[in-house]
Amino acid sequence: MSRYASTSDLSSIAARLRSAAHITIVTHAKPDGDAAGSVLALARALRAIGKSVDAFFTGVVEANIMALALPGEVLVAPAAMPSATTDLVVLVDTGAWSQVEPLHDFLRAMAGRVIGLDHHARGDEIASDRIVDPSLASATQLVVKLVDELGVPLVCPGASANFSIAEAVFTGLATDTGWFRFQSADAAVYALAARLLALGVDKIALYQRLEENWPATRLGMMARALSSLTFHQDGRVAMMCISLNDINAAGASSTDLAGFVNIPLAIGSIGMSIVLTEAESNLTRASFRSKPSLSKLPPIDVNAFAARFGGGGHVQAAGAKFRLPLDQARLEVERELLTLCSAPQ
Ligand SMILES: [Mn+2]
Repeated sequence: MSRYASTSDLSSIAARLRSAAHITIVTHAKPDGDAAGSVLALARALRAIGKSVDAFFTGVVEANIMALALPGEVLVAPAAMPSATTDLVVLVDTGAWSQVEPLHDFLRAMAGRVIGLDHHARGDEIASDRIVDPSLASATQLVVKLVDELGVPLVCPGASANFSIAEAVFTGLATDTGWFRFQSADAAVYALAARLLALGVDKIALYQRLEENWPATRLGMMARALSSLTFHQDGRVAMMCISLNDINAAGASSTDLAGFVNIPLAIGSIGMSIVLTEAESNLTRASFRSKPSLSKLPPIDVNAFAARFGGGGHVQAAGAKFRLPLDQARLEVERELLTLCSAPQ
């Protein structure tokens, strides 16, 4: 992996966007609130200055995430695919080839015309012009800087904040900070949140749409996930393993699993939570989360832990993919957990 850092700045990227007529916006597969919020905020801003915009989500999209967009506002790849006849593509909230699989051919065809806006520490050379700022809690913080640079108001004067740029920005800010709980939720995060609330963003309605709007199958799936819970490293690490059989038996789908990895963090002794999910017979996805201990020790760096398996993310939230069956992936993780034990925590 090459050095992943900014190669451009806001004013040059704004200039490139201003001189383009047709712009395509894409993000990582299975978009979360920040990916979706970043796509929607930028699409709304560029449309407001008269650009023709194609915005795409990729892969499986949770219904709650899809509901953030107005009908027709975004397309979903690979069912619909972007065309390389576009002038520019903006890739938001990721810079990693492994996270944009259905778009590989498109992004290769667009080489030299890809702009990256990301806040992850690791990534690839997809976007020649990019801003990478891992100090930001959400990618929408970067998008809002660009929207300000473009001079577009976050809520059009006289309009409702519903489905506005402001709402999309708030969505990314809230979800990537665990609704303002994570260490990454610093003064800048709260300052931006205050600006967005003052513009009329309805945080309660947004919370209900995103977090309290699940089908009943989710609880059945949760019961199965919890029945797989095991504790490791003297009760400091929790792990759940979810098989395709579990998902089918609960009548659930993979989107019903969102956020399960956070549940064990409610246990006082738990500093790190892991969920392994069987995606296919030879593909296992891992989610890692951590929290600071009550004795004020810093959280386990799950970005570094995920990197041991070729994955990555942030200090308190990361993921990885194993080309292995569920049981073998679990053994790999358990083996690495043994060496985590020696680190002070
Ligand atoms: Mn993000």
